[in-house]
Amino acid sequence: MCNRRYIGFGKNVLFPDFFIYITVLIIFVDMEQLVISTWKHGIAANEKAVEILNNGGTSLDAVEHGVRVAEDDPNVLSVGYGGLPDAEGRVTLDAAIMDWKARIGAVICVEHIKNPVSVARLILERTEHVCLAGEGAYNFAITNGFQPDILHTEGSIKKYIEWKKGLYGRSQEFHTDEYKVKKSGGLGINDDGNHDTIGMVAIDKNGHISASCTTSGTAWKLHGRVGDSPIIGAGLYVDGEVGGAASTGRGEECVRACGSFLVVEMMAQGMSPQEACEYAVKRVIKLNLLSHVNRDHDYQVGFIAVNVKGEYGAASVREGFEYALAAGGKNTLTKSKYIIDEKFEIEDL
Ligand code: SD4
Repeated sequence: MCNRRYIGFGKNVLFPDFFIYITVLIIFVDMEQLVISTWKHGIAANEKAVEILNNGGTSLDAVEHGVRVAEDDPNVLSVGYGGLPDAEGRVTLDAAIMDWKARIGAVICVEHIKNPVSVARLILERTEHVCLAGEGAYNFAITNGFQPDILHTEGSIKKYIEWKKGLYGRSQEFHTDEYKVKKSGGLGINDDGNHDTIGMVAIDKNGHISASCTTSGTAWKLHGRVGDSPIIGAGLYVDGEVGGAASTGRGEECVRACGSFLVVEMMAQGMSPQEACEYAVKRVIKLNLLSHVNRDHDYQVGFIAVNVKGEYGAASVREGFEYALAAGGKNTLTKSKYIIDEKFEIEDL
């Protein structure tokens, strides 16, 4: 389906009466390209994605190469190279990609591969499968020309050793930006960690939407743990006739709500991207409360979304989530709307 906008027609009536010419003028205008991604490292990722789109690339090209910037950046501690290891000291990566034709590819728990999103794209393009995990994903990548890499950095090893020494208390609560650790006494609600996954949604000049998501998951996770990022419908989702969405935050909460699918489905039912993101966040909160055993309620989940009209939205459980938006020649970082504030009441859900 082509979503280029039809912007008008004209009618030309000439004399004499029996010579009537009707000229119908149909002009198709390219959609305005737009890229939205999670967190502040989304700025650099968006820049790359926009460059790809400006050079005639599709939204699929844009969301793949855009998030690779974060995968390659050792300072982004929740994605790709430099991503913090699991409890066994292993860096295991998850990634997924989806386009407007419902083509999907995902890798789960792959080690030693710097750009899992590109492996996911290869699965999308070259196989009949939708997902490869662990050693199978690694072997597939190597067979297809990927080079094995050491993904640990000096910094990530140091943090791992500190965690092992018990300096960070419980696992899985790590804010990569500010190097904060959640203490059992409870820091403020903004200090929940592990929300630096990059998710990206892009719309190209043909109105085609694609999404990608890539992460090393929560720091110090149990080996083999998988969150939302590589799960189609949780970490990302695209309906080519509706729009696309991606998520970040504590994956367990998003998976429970089929978060990104829910956002897109609510857009299909008529909600704007902003309304749909807020709706999905409320669902996440509700299901977290409902299924409270063994888990705390200090977590973050955020969604970004774009519809085929080029409208966008973003929302999160609590304060602190930011998204990068590249549109109309600008690339800016904005704080999202959030649901749990001081006025929040459970009845609001
Ligand atoms: C996960 N959503 O694995 C990811 C975590 C994340 O920065 O956002 N990490 O649950």
